[in-house]
Amino acid sequence: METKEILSALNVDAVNPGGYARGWLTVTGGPELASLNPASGEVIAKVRQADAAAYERVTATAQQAFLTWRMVPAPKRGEMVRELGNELRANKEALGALVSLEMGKILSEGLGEVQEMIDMCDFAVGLSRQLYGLTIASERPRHRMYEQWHPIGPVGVITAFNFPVAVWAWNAALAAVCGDTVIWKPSSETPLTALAVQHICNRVMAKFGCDGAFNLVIGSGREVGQRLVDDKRVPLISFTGSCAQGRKVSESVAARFGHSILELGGNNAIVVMDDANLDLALRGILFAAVGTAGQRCTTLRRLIVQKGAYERLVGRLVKGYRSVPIGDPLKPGTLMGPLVNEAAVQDMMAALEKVREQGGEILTGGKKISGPGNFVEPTIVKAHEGLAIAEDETFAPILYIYEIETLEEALAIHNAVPQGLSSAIFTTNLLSAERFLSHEGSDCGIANVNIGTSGAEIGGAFGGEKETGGGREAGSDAWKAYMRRQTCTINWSQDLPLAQGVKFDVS
Ligand code: UN1
Repeated sequence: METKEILSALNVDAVNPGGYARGWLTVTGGPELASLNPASGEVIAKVRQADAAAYERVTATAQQAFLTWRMVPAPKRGEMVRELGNELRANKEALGALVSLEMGKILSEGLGEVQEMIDMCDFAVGLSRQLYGLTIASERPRHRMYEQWHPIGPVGVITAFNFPVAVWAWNAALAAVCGDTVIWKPSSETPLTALAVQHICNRVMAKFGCDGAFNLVIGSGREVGQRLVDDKRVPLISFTGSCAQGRKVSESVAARFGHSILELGGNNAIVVMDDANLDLALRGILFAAVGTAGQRCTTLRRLIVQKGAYERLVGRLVKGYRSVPIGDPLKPGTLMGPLVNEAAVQDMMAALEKVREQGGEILTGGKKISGPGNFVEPTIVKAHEGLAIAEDETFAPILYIYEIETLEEALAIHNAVPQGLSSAIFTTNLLSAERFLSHEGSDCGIANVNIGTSGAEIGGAFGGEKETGGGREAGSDAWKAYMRRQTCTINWSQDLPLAQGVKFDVS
């Protein structure tokens, strides 16, 4: 699809309003935000950002709409989410292309991201009939005890540029079936994909008469993000971003006794044992390390290889890195697009400078590709234990490789970073695989065998430990974070027995 065609299919014009709350915001004073194509540096379209008054309108709308939305039966709320999934199916091609155009991931991944939204809607529709609570045996005669789940209120969803629409869907689809309304603050790098999704939501909400369920506010972190994080009307903040930002968000939200779901940085590793199927490992490594130009939170950043496989694997990997087709993400055949912006290129170069200072050896790559756009060479670094820069998450395609002799050693290196999102082992040995998955194995929220670190399905709960923040989103029972649990005990006897056998009778 041509740029013009993509933009008009999704109603994203030259200058767009910066948010929606039962109508598009009309902001006159707020600063303009230009969305740039990272492959060319050209402006795609502009957005008039929200100011404080616009933020107030969005939040008040979400709060008001919550009062009615929470009383709609959950399976009926599910019907609205089903329609959202259908609309996304109908718009998959254009929206996937817009994701590629605006943030630079290749088209196949842009389409995959929309598929992730569709999968999430399907999951949430089923869930809308399964928001179960437990019945618990009461210790008192003729008493019934059970737990039930209630909606909590407007949920603030702050998303990152790298999954500009899928991560919104993880949160929004669950929040919607749980009876919450959503206030979305997208990354300032990707306002157009957010506007496109909001246009789709508007059609769905109009059809179901539930305008106010999905709301959007585009603005800077300071003007809009911080207001949302500090807002007592918003009991839950779901934040995706760096560990440094996430720490601040979590402190602010905790200070007002709000809840947060944090999906922060990863520093994901794969262990490759001598007995691994190296063909599989190679493919898994390439997708996990080079896919999305190294800009997934699940990107493979550290490769830990047993001695017997080291030379064979690294030789093939270097060759693979040198033949990755880099270029226009919308062009068929491209496997690696640009980094999101110039700052990301500078961060990568600064990290490589540290690699040199700290004694790492660059085996391939290491440079910015000259010409327009934020293109870089995917890079492999021969690392050693104690290479400090490898403990940081640099959001770029840099892969640090370690050589080890035993699984014990591999696990020590594996777990020696502050982050704990995703991990994997390639092995054909059952004992090694099980050990990797055991209590003394990987310390991450996601652990795979013979699969790379990225590309998780939505059915599982997604998230990580340590500085990754501990949040869980998408599948399994992640929905519980979007509701409040209430434990109810009903006495249908003619007596008032107290728990724990306590006696308190006033005669
Ligand atoms: C992210 O990078 O923030 O597992 C999310 C994956 C994707 C989601 C990544 N399904 O790589």
